[in-house]
Amino acid sequence: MAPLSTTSFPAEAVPQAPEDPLFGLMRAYKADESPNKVDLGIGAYRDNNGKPWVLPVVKKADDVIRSDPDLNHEYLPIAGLASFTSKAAELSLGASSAALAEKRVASVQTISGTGAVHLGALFLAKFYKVDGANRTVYVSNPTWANHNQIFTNVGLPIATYPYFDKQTKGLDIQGMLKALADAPERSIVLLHACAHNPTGVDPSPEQWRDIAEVMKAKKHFPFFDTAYQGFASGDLDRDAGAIRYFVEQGFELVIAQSFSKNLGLYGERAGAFHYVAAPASDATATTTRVASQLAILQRSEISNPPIYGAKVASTVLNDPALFAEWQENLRTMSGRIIAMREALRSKLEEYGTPGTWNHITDQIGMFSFTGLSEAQVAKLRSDFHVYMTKNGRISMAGLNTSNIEYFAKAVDSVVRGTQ
Ligand code: KET
Repeated sequence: MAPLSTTSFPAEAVPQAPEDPLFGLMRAYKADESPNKVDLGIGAYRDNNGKPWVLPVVKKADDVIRSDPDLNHEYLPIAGLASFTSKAAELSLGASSAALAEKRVASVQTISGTGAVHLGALFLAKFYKVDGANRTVYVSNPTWANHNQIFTNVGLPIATYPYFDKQTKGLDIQGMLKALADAPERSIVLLHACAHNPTGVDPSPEQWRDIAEVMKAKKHFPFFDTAYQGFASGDLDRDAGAIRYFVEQGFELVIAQSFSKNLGLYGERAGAFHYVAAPASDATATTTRVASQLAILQRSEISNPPIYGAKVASTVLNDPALFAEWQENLRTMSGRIIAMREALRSKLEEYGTPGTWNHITDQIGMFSFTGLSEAQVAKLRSDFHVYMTKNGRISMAGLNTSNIEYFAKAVDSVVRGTQ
């Protein structure tokens, strides 16, 4: 007779959790044997052959690293590779940033953008509690799905602010501003620095000013997630505009920065977390205290971060010739994505597919929020082997000159069949 279960983790305590939707999609795509299958799921760049693209500048940096006779595999310091984090901060804040000059920035290398959001969440969970701080994190509706669980896992509750207007398929700026004005003072507000995921809709510079004004009036705490710098416009400085504006406005804020997409270093997990103190006579002392606690959190979680991706990024960021080449590579990626947006829109318009399709070219960055319903998404998958998230998001980089017509025809057929 089989013994009775003696586990300490019965189903009441450890219920079966659903598979992560995005990684589940990736698995299903890989298992699909159709020659026509199209992967528009995860936000990872693909070249025009549908293949992952190792950036030419990354190959060069890799050569530099591997030919260094002093190359070794020692531990990095707890805060990571300083030549990487200092340039990462500059990339985000601008080389001439007053915050950097005044030494009120603390930077820690993290396990990419996810690890940076997590470290920031953990820091806020532990320390954002004095003088009426509201620990609720306001995230856009919709947002990157992982934001929800990263914050709730460390005990910070989530609330949402309106963001996407279903009618215009653009920004619901009035709804957003009202929600931020109505939120309790000193709430934490998660902002996508550029190329909003999943909508591809960003505030204009004027709208960012309005957002900053409300946030300042309500003393909200900005938490920037920047995972697509260089992907929105192809211009690194322009894509950092919102963050730089908030820093100029004197906010105390944090930044979770990823190099997964803009350097194509997905699996290398290169990222950084930055704390920026508001200008004040004791700002450097505050920054030093914050850095000391971040080091404790980091040590207990990962001890010290992985070295290779940071070395690649550092090599590129510190060498003017490689940096220029990187900008060229970024323009290649963003340019191909923009070309695919134009091609998709014009095909759907050419077919007379019911609905309007201007949002495909109005939206920017890696994703388009197509407006396709969950039922239409399911049909695209079952009938056409097209893989995309249930909310109708497509990763534009999954489209190329060989599959765009197939995809556009599939969308046309599904939209006509389910009106
Ligand atoms: N922030 C945002 C907004 C984001 O879209 C991602 C990744 C990350 C952070 C984290 O990336 P990292 O590789 O940890 O630096 N987004 C894509 C992949 C994922 O969900 O993990 C995606 O949405 O497809």
